[in-house]
Amino acid sequence: NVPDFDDLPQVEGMPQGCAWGVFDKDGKKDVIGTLNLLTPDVVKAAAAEVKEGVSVSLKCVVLCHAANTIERSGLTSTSWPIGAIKTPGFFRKGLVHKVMSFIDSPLAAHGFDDEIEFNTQCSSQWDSLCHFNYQPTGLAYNGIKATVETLVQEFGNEDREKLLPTLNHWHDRGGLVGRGVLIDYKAYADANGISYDPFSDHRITVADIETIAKSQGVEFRQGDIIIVRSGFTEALGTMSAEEQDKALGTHRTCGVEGTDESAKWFWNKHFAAVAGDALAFEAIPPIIDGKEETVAKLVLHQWFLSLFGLPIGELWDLKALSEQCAKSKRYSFLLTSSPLNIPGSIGSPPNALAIF
Ligand code: UVW
Repeated sequence: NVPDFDDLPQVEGMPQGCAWGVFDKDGKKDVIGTLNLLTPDVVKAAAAEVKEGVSVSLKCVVLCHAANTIERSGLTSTSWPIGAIKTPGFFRKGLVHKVMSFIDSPLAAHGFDDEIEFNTQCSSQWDSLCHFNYQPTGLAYNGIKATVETLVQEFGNEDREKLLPTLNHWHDRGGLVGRGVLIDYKAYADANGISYDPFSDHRITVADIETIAKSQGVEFRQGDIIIVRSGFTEALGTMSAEEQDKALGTHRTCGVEGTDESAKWFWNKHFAAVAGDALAFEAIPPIIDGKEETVAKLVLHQWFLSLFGLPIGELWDLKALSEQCAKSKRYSFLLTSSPLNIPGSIGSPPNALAIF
């Protein structure tokens, strides 16, 4: 039984609602947060969602910049291939994809290898629990001190690495498997004549999510993975590389409204994870006390990742999922995700599948 927000035990020096310690077991500090809610019963119930035998890939969008040996930008983005977006937001580096021929190597054979290099936050991604910290203290989930120095020093030190809430720990429990639930805000807005610019700070409220869940016949369960479709990624996909640069450069994007009240609602639903197709899941810029703030004050990032231990998925491609949900006339499915297994990984492509 997980306490509701107001019943969480007080953590010294932290605001009410900080969930540090809630998932600690046998004197060991927890590193996977709300993935603990994916119990065998929750997974078995999620498996019952598989009825039609249809699998949908929530394809990975890898943002591309200076391709080293292959120019990847400007590919048609209708199916979100690697390289669909030229320049990532937030000053990040994009994909470099090299192809090497064996013919020039000591193997002297016809055949190829390739090498890729990219910022794990520049594409469809999971944010781990040390990606964005509680800003007043700089602490990550469960009070981990997160600076480049502490993180890097701890890589390679097996005992210390075990304490970092990084994505590789998901592999110790068999990845993420649970019931995914799509909240199709884009379809709802289209059907109800609500028009908005995905590159504005159009805010999807908790009231909107509840209305849509009801209209889609969804009742949330503890351990669900909630996925919100805003249409952001699809809008980006219709743009030229130059238009994408311009749109991402404004740092204004639609998403879920980031307030303390919405954070509390998400915790009280006891989701195992949240994900969406928007750049940051939550709308940017954050607005606090009626004033626009910088990205450093992202409200849900601080609550979810650092204080709750609730991972955030961003920039997922949800078009095919929306179409399948409409076809199947249901908005819940089995969801699987296996991030890259890199010790100390702070972000990763999700490699997510929805199975109906
Ligand atoms: C930031 O880290 C600012 O955002 P995101 O998690 O969306 O990449």
